[in-house]
Amino acid sequence: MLKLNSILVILMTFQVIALSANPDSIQIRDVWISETPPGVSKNAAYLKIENTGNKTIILQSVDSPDFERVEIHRSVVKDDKVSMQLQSELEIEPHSVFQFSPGDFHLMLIKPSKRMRSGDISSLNLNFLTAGKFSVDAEVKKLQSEHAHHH
Ligand SMILES: [Cu+2]
Repeated sequence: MLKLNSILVILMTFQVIALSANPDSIQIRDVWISETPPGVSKNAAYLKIENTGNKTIILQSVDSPDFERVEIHRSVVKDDKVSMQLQSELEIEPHSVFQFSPGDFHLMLIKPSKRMRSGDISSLNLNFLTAGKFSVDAEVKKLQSEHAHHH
C-alpha cells in the first residue's frame, strides 16, 4: 500500500508539471519572413515570443513544411565582420518578450521548396520544451533595410 501511495505522489507531481506548461503563457506575434533575391536558398524569419507565465520557457527547435531545415541564429559583429552563430536553444524569461530582428536573433530557413515571394504565406512550427508545438503563419515581406533610403 505504501508503494501505491508513492506512485500516486509521482503521478500527481507529473500532473502539476503538465499544468504549469499552460499554452496560454506563450504568445507569438509579428511573424514574418524576409524575401531574398533569386538564387539565394535561405530566408530569415522574425517574430516576437512573449512569455506571460511565471516559468522560463525554452524554444528547442523550429521547422517548416516549406523548408528543408530551420536553425536558430544570432548575427554577431566581430572585427567589423558579421557572422551568424547557431543557437542550440533559446531561453525566454518569465514576463518578458523575446524579439527576433534583422541584425540580431533570427530563424534561418534553409532550402525552400520554392522561391518565397512577397505576399506568400508559409508556416512555422515552434517546438518548446514542456509547452509543446506551436504553429504560426508567416507572411513573406521585403526587408526594409536602412540602406534602402540611401539609394
Ligand atoms: Cu542566419
